[in-house]
Amino acid sequence: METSAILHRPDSEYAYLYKEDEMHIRLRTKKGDVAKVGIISGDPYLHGVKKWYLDDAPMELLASTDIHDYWMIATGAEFKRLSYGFHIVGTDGIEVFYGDRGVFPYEEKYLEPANSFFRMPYFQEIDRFKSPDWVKETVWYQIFPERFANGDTSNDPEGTLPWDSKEHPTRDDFYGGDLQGVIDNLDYLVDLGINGIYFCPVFKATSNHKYDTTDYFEIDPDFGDKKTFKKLVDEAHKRGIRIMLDAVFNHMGMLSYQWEDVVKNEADSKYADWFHIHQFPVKLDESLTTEELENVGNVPYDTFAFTGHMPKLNTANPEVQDYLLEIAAYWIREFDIDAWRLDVANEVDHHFWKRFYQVTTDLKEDFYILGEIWHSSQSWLQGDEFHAVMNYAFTETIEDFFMKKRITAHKMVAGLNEQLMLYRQQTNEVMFNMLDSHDTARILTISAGNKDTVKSALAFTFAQNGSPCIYYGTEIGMDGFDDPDCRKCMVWDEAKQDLKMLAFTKELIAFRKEHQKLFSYGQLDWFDIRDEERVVGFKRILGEETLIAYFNQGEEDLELTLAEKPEGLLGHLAFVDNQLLSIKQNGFAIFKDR
Ligand code: ARE
Ligand code: CA
Repeated sequence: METSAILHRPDSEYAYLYKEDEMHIRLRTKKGDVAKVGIISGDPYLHGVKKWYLDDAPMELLASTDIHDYWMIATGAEFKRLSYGFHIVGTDGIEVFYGDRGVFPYEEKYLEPANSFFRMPYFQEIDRFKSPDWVKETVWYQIFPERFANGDTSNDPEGTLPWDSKEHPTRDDFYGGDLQGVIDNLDYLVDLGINGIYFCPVFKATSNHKYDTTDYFEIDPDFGDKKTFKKLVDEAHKRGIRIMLDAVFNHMGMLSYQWEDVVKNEADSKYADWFHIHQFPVKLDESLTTEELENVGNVPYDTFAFTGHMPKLNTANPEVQDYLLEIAAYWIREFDIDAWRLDVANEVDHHFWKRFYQVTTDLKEDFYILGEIWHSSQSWLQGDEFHAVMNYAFTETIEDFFMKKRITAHKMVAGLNEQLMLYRQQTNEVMFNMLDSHDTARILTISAGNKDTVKSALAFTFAQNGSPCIYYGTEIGMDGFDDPDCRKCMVWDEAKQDLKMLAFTKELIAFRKEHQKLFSYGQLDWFDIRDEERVVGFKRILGEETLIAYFNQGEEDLELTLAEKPEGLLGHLAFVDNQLLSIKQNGFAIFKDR
C-alpha cells in the first residue's frame, strides 16, 4: 500500500463541522490503492478505559481524481468532542492504523496512546463555517448595467450611441444602460426563473464599466440615483430576487477626490498613505487614451495590473479600512442589499477581509460574500472571510471538456473533484458557478456557435453543487469575444432573439428548482465515463440513495447506460423497476429506486 499518499489534516476541509452536531471527516489515499477505510473513534476522556473506542465505522468513497481517492464519513459525538484514527486496508491486504503520529501496523498496541489519535477537541458552533442557505436555491443573473437596458434617456452620458448600433462595441463606448432599464425588465427576469442579480459596479466612476470608482457613496449619474436604486432593490425583493453589488476595494479611479488630492499635494496630502506610492510626482498625462492608460507600465505607485488610472489602495491603513468598511455597511444598512462581490479579492489583504466579514455578517447574518478569485482559494474560504468565490477554477474545467475539447471526460471529472475536495461541503454548496462573464468571451463564442454544446455545458453546470449564474443575454443566444466584445447591448428585439435557447434556459432553471435538493447537496459520483463524448455521472445524496444520471447524448442512450450499470456503482442501488422521474434533452435523468 502506498502509505506516502495518505493524508488527513484536522480542522480543515478534511475534518470540519458541517452542521452543529455533524462532523465530516475525509481521508485521501492513492487512487485504487485502498480497499476500505474504517474510522476508529471515541471520547478523548475515555482513553485508557479498556477498548475505549468504537472501531471500524466504514468510510464511503466520496470522490476520485486522477491520482487520489477521497473517503468520507459524517459522524456526531455524544459529548461534542472526538478522538479518531483510520483503519486502512490496502487492496494488497496490508492493514495500517493512521493517526496523529503517522502510520503504524494495525495492532492493538498502537491503538492505545491517547495522543496518537487525531482530535476534534470540541464541536464549536461559533467556529463552524456557515454559508447562507438562500444561496443554494439561487439562480443568478449577471448584469453589466451600461448594456442591459436604457430605461431613462435623460441620464444618457455625452456621446451615447443608439442601442445595439454596433456589431462590436469598443472600449470607450456608451449606450445608455441604467437602473431604470433593469426595473422595467424585472418581470422578464422573474419569467426566466432568476432569483438573484449580480450587478457589475454601479457607483460613480469614469468609464463605462465603472471599475474606476470616484465616489463609493453615490450611484453613477449615467445609471440613475439613490432613489431609483432603492426602488430597484425594493421591486426586486418583492419578486423574491436578491441583489449583489460589486465592491471595488483593491483600487480607486484616478479621478477620485482622494487621488486628485495626492496628485496636487503629494507627500503633504492626507491621503498619501491611502495608496502604495514609491515616489512623487504621480501625475499622469490626462491626454492618454484608455488603451495607453491600461498599459502605462512603470508609474511610481502600485496599480491594478498595469492600469495607471487605477491606483491600488493601501488596505493595511486603518483609515482606508474604516472608509471601505463604512461603504460596505452603508449599502446594506440603507438599501438592504443581500451580497457583495469583491473585485480583485485575492490582491487585498486577509486582515482587511476578516474585518469586512465581521462588519457585513453582523449587519445581516445571512449576508453572502463572494470573492472574485480565478484560482484555488482555500485561504479565503476558512469561514471568516468569504463564503465562496467566482468558481472559474471549476467552470473552466467544464469548458475545457464541453467547449474547448482540450481535456478528456476523465480529466474533467478528476479536475472537478480536485476542486471539490479543496473545500468543505457547505462551501461547495454556495460556490458561484458561471461559465462566462464580463471578463471572458461568451460561451456561445467559445462553443464556436454550437448551441447544443452550450446547452450541455449549461445543463451540466446546473447539476453541480453551487449556485449557477447566467451572464445577461446568454439565454437569448448572444455571442461575443473577449472584453469589450462580450459586453454588447442586450438584444431586446424578439426577432433577433434565440427563443429556443430562451425556452431551454427557462426549463433548465425550473428543473434545477424542481430538484433543488439533488442539485444543491450531495456529492457527484462519477462511475461511468464512456467514450470521450459522453459523461454519465451519478449523484448520491448522503444517507439517501438517489441517482441523477447526467448524459450529453440523446435519450435513447440512457437505458443502455443504466442497463450496463457499471461495477462499483453503489452496489445496493438497485435499478429494479425504475421510475423515470424526468428526463431532459441534453440534460439529466433522475431516478429514484423504489
Ligand atoms: C483592461 C483591458 C483587459 C485586460 C485588463 C487587465 O481591457 O483586456 O485584461 O485591463 O489588464 C476593468 C474593466 C476591464 C479593464 C480593466 C482595467 O472591466 O475592461 O480591462 O478594468 O482597465 C485578472 C484579475 C481579475 C480582473 C481581470 C480583469 O485577477 O480580478 O484580470 N477582473 C476584475 C473585474 C474586471 C475589472 C477589474 C478587475 C479591474 O472583473 O472587469 O476590469 O477593476 C486569467 C487570470 C486572472 C485574470 C483573467 C482575466 O484567468 O488568471 O487573474 O483576471 O485572466 O484577465
Ligand atoms: Ca440611460
